[in-house]
Amino acid sequence: MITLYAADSPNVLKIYLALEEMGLEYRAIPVDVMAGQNFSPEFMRLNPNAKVPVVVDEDGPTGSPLTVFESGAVLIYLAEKTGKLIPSEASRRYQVLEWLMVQMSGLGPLFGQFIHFHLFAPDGNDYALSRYSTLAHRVIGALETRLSEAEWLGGCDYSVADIATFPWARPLSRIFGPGVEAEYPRLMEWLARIAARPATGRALAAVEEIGRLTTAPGEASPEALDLVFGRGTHAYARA
Ligand SMILES: N[C@@H](CCC(=O)N[C@@H](CS)C(=O)NCC(=O)O)C(=O)O
Repeated sequence: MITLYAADSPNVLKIYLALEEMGLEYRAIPVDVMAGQNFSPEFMRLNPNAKVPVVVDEDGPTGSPLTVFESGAVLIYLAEKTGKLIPSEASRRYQVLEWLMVQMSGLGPLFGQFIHFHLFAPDGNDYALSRYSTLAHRVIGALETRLSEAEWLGGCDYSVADIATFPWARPLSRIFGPGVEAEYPRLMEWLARIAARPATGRALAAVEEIGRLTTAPGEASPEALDLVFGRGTHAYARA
C-alpha cells in the first residue's frame, strides 16, 4: 500500500495520474498547505523541505517502507517499481528523463513564479512578470516543437514526462489568456489526448476531493499566506 500526502496542487496531481495509470493501491492523506500543516514536525520528518507530494511505500524495494519526496523522484520511483510509463531501453529512457527534467527545472518553477507575481504579489512587478512570462513561453515553445515531431514528450509512448507536464500545461489559457491556444496547437491536441484517458479522469476527481478537504488559497489567513510565500514576519532577514 502506498500513502500519498496530498494537496490540491499540480505537483500532487502528477502522482495521482501515475498511481491511477499504474493501477497501484494507494490512500491519500490531505496536508492543508494553506493552513501551514506542511510545516508541522511530523510532516517535516517526511520532507524537510516542507512540500507535498510525499509518498510512503509500505512495500519498498528492500521490503521495508520507503519515503520519497519531490514529484520527479516519486514518478521515477513508481515507474521503476512497476516497470510502467518509462522505457527500459536506454536511449528512449533518457528522452523521457530529459523532458521530465524540463518540467521539473523549467515549466513548473517558471509557471509557479509567474502565477505568484501575477496573482499574489503586491503591484509593481513588471520586471518579474515579463521575465517569468518570457521564460515560460520559451519552455512552452520547446514543448510545442517536441510535440510536432513526436506523439508524446518521451517519444512514441505515454510516459512520466507527459504526466509531469500535463498538470502545469493544462491551465495554460487560464494563466496566459485564451490567445495561447492558437499559438500552441500541438500542445493543445496533446492536452486533449491526456484529458481523455480514463486514469486522468479518476486522478482529477481525486485531487478535487482533496481540495474540498483543505483550505483554498482565497480562504487562507494572512499569516498562513505569509508562511507559504516566505514574506512578512516569515521573510528571511539578514542581520
Ligand atoms: N519541486 C517540488 C515542488 C513541490 C511544491 O512546490 N509543492 C507545493 C504544492 S504544489 C507545496 O507543498 N507548497 C507549500 C510550500 O512551499 O510551503 C516537487 O515537484 O515536488
